[in-house]
Amino acid sequence: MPAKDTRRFHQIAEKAREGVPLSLEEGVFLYRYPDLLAVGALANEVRERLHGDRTYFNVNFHINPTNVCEADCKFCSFARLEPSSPQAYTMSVEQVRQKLVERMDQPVTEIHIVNGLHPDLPFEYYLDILRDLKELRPDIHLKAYTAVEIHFFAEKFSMTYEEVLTRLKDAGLGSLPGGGAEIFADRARNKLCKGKADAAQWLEVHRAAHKVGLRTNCTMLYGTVETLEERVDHMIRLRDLQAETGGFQTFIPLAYHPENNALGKLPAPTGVDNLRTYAVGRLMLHNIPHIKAYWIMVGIKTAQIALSFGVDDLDGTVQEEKIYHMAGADTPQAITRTDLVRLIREAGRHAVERTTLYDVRWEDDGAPLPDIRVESSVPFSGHAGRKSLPVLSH
Ligand code: V47
Repeated sequence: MPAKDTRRFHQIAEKAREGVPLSLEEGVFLYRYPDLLAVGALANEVRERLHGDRTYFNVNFHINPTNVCEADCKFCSFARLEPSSPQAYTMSVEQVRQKLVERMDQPVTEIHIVNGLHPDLPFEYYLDILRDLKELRPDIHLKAYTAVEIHFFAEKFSMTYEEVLTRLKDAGLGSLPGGGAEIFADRARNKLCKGKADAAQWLEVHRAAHKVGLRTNCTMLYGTVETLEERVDHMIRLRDLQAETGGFQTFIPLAYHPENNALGKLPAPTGVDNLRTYAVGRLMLHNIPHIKAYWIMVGIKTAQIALSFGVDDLDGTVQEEKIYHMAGADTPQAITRTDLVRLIREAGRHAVERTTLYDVRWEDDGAPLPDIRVESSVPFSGHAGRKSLPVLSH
């Protein structure tokens, strides 16, 4: 490697250690720097400065009440444009409620709810879903409706973002998930999802959410048509909003899954690209507390290694994930709590079960874990989960 590149890396490393924001050019340099382990080690330093060995996870499940969607995102395998399409579905509010009724004995603390942009459902539908779930389990946190959905509601029902968010909050909304960000740069965004909320609108919804007191997450879809410059630009736009509001909790890079969609021919991001993206994300986003690996996408093994590349959070026990599995993800639909704790331990980290807002619910005390063969035969059974970690009183 040319000596000038090594020198440049060390200059950037110094800035990162001091918490000085890195420039676009520096982020792209880190993406291109051949020594992946050096970039990873630097991200790991920042991760350990912020969180030590702590590695967070939560016990959640997903509900996607409808896959009918007006948007035409080329990467999406989940949405169906026509309500009459054979694979289109829309659950009644009662059916959504049943998803929770079926899991009343499980130690779930969060439900992650995302919909397609349905042309006909009334606003009450979205409010009722929140109200019903909250009535059933007031203690559960509802992380629901992406910024793209909030923008869609505001346009469709003639409200401001703040009005939409306040009404949803009053009905039980706890925070916003980070979906729909994709890539902010117009050039790539127009190729991926022309016509849906643009970068400024996505950011404005999050600004409004932070203003009304809601925490939110942020994501970046990578591995499609974007350049490395556009990835780093995306991170900088998130960092700038965070400097203004402080309302983002976690950044989740989302690796493109190429099956069953209109972009299909592109290859999925490689393992090296995944690890590098976590590391560069950690280094660019010095002001966002957490970097999360969504293991559903990158696989459990890469997610485990990512714990040494800047990641401090693993999502989650996730059940019934649809968006990625319809795009060809071959990961399981769920992972047991015990398996998560085991893989965090084996990575030399300290497992911490968190709530959505990062309050600590349980910390690993090193006690022996139950026999994996017993629990693995029942993917995330609430009973098995409870028996296996009796310290918890869910
Ligand atoms: O917005 C859709 C992405 C997102 C594909 O906030 C795809 O805690 C890759 O946002 N290949 C939804 N990505 C998922 C999401 C999320 C996941 C986990 C945790 C949180 C959180 C948020 O998934 C979409 C889109 O960017 N997506 N299709 C695909 N084929």
